[in-house]
Amino acid sequence: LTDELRARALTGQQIAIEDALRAMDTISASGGSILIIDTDLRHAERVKGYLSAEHSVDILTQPSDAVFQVAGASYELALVSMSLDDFDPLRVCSQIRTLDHTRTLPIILMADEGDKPRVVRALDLGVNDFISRPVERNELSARVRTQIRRNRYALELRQSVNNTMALAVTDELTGLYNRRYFDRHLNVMLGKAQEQSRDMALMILDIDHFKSVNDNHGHDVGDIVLKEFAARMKRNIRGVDLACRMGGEEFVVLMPDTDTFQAEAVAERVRQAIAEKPFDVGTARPLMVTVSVGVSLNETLTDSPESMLKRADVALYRAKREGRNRVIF
Ligand code: GH3
Ligand code: MG
Ligand code: MG
Ligand code: MG
Repeated sequence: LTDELRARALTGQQIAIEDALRAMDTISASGGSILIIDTDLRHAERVKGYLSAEHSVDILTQPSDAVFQVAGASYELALVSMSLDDFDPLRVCSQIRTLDHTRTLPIILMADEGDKPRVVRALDLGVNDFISRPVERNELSARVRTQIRRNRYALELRQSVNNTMALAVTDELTGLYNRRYFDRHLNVMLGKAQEQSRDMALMILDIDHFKSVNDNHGHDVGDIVLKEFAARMKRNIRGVDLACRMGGEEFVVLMPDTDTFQAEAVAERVRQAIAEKPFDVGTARPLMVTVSVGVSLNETLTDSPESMLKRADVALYRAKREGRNRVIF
């Protein structure tokens, strides 16, 4: 996503984020899944005893496996002892931090008085907190709860921001990209194509006599047709092609690295995929739908998004005039 889209998404959809912020108060800190990494099994068992009433706790006494164990399970917190026999606890922590799925896993160190200098270094490395030994039950419980709550909150917030940004570029009915996203994307992609002298094609698709679908069967059936149309179209373009709903019953597909010959093949395939089978929309008689397609290709080095769209639009208009259900360049 571009910075601009990010900014727009953030200002446009603040409600969702505010909801998530409010959720901070209600996020639970119990029922956590915790991994204790400690070579001293008796000590680990005691710490586990303090936590087991509220959380589910595993113990790992072989720190060499630490990274794999942490990576392989969905732990929400690691409690790492500063005394791990021959193993360097800081190394264990930095290994956890370098793995993709554990990069944000909260880590609390269990440290003796003499560990202070190394604990400070560990905090610099991104360890979240530490607790002094002998570990005290209430303090442990409080520190653990804080880390679990924070982490759950951060996950929820990230999820919410992602959803919000996705919404800002998505057409709700069809799940395709929306016009705003398309305009930006066309700009960027055409710029690149021109710079590198690569082909690019674009097609505008407009459903034929769509108004009569609405008139004869109602707006809801019209919406089902739009969804099914989008799905068939998606199945018949390539992974690299970008499909958008421009509005109403008009769609556009951007096809990078595509010459006239390939563009024709894709457009024809989509046209046939729409026309060949009736749309199942729950009506008594099968509903036949057709689409007209106008295609344009990038031409001169000074070609612009506007003129590419214009040429496709002129071609589309001709397709309509010449009888619909056809592809015109
Ligand atoms: P043509 O073959 O010339 O394209 O005819 P048409 O009927 O498809 O074109 P026209 O532009 O006259 O009608 C488009 C219709 O699409 C009118 C409008 O009510 C309908 N429409 C636009 N957006 C939506 C939508 O989101 N849902 C539904 N059900 N209908 C929509
Ligand atoms: Mg029309
Ligand atoms: Mg139409
Ligand atoms: Mg139209």
